[in-house]
Amino acid sequence: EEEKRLSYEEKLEICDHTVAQKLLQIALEKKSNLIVSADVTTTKELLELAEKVGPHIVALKTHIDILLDFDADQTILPLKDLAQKYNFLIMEDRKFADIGNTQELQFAYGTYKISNWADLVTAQVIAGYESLDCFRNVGVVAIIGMSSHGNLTDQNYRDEATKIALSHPNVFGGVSQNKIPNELLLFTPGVNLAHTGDGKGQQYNTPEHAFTKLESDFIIVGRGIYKADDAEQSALTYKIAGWNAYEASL
Ligand code: BMP
Repeated sequence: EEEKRLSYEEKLEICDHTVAQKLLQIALEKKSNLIVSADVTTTKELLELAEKVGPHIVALKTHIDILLDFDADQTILPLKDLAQKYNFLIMEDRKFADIGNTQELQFAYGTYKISNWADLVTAQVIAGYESLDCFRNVGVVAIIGMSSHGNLTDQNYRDEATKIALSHPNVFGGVSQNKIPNELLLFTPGVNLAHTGDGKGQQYNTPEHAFTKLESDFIIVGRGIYKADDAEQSALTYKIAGWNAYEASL
């Protein structure tokens, strides 16, 4: 059964998770559906990128464990300040994939203490419904389908993952390359205007594809922005392309 494509205003009415509400409000305020994936390996690069792209994004996506020099005071405090200054959320792309007890430890302990600073996290749902109970104080975006060539997230897997995502109160969205139900916000990585792949299995589509074909809510762009000569200009280009594609899809 075909569902109607919903606007951000309409999604605000049906997606009641606090983090979903914040993302949708920022999207409308900034006229942006762009999430920048800050896959850089030093705190300096991370903060410089956040400063440049901050005004144009709804969230900055981190892989905090790739930083060579992570330090709670030097990395997280200034990042939090930038998030407040430019009004964006911090999305840690940890892709938790273990039993609940282990995830609880990985979330709150260790070097990164993700629960202290992330507004939202990504998690696999492979370990089942209860594995997601530990993410009480953040929003969870479930990995439903992956962008890489040869991935194992076939239709059956995605259907089962979607059931868990829909039924769990901590989950408000999904990462996928296919449509998901309107009650969930859809996040689509694998977006690049210049390339169709990276020679390492990544597969790229355009913002138009994400918004028109997948009815996505947010695009996630990494190398297309942080590898560009001018990251700020590139963020602006993706922001405008994403917003135009969203409006055209309504
Ligand atoms: P890039 O635009 O440079 O290819 O980066 C994509 C980002 O999105 C990476 O951080 C990757 O971990 C993430 N990602 C992805 O590419 N495909 C998925 O299916 C899920 C992801 O989280």
